[in-house]
Amino acid sequence: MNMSDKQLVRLSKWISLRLRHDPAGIGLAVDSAGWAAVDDLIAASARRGVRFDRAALRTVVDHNNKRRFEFDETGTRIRARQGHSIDVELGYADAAPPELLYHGTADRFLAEIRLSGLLPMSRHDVHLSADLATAHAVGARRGRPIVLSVDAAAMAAQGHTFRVTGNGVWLTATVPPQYLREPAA
Ligand code: HQG
Repeated sequence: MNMSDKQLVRLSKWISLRLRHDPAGIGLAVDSAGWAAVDDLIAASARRGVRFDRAALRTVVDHNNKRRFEFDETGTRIRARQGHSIDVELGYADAAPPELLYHGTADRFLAEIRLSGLLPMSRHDVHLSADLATAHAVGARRGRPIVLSVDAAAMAAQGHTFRVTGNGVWLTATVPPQYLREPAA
């Protein structure tokens, strides 16, 4: 199957929906670590008229711009690396963060964030980036982007834990406001 970029994005969105948010909607079994059998995903999708084969799935996993998905070592199971709203325990070990991490958001959320800090909202964790460019792109999805710096070293020193996914996204439960720095106006 030779896929256009558009088809690739569409399939990636479908898989993201099914692996992160709504496997039950197509009767797909996802285990506690987020894994689904590749064959099940293909069959359950086909029943809903979304047809693709293993090669197409491999293309999505390999070419996804954010490397959102991964196969297990046997290649028979697939999961999203992060971003779930369904209840999963991904099993990433705690890791020592760099001094600074970044969070991109939209400026209209700023007043609320100043008060309550960063909250995971509908996801499991707050997502942070190690580089400014990524954070900027994340923020731009939601409006006029603004990038907040997170004093990760101070958070870690005060007992907050961090985990890093296989594609370099940093996860933490919440970021209280005192660890956030806004860009100079
Ligand atoms: C904001 C995408 C008000 C937060 C991206 C964000 C990323 C608050 C939004 C990944 C708040 C939640 C994660 C508070 C946080 N008050 N707003 N107290 N605390 N927010 O999408 O970090 O494409 O759940 O700033 O590229 O934007 O899914 O999180 O704007 O990597 O692979 O609430 O999702 O990756 O939005 O994005 P999200 P996010 P994927």
